[in-house]
Amino acid sequence: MNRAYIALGANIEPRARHLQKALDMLRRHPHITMKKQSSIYETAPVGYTEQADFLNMAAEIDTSLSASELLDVCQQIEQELGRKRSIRYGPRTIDLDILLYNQENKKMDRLTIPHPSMHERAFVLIPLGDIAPEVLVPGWNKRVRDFIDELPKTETKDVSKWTESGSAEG
Ligand code: PH2
Ligand code: MG
Ligand code: MG
Repeated sequence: MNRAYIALGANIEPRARHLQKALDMLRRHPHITMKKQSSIYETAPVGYTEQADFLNMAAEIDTSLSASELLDVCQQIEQELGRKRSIRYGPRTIDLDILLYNQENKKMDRLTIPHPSMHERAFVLIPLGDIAPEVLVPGWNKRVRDFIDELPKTETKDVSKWTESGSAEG
């Protein structure tokens, strides 16, 4: 069995519903077992900033799928939830990124593990820290927690816990 971590993001309404649907599809997959889910965070867009705020979260799964089979599943879910790829880094109904796959550190044609920018993105690290603070990021020899501790305030200030009722907690 393989242990993987997936980042989920959505910034087209209904954002929470898109996250929920993606989680359901992962959960229902015959070769995936959902182990842990982070809280949902509302985050300011990074990169292409002329777009709506995201909801981001992270999930821990066990799977008998290879990393590239898991990527296929993630891309199928994105397709089914109606993701259109127009602007790079632009608005999306759902984005599923494989962050970690076991302790592998490798670059394949379609996929690099660990996710190449995960260590510098508060919208990835803070949710991941909910469920995997002690996990080592291969190639860096640092834990998720260590990267979070090193995030500048300018990055962390734009990530706040999100609840259905709309009350942010920080
Ligand atoms: N995803 C991106 C680019 N920018 N910003 C936030 N806050 N959350 C994301 O999930 C995100 C982003 C590319 O996938
Ligand atoms: Mg992404
Ligand atoms: Mg992606």
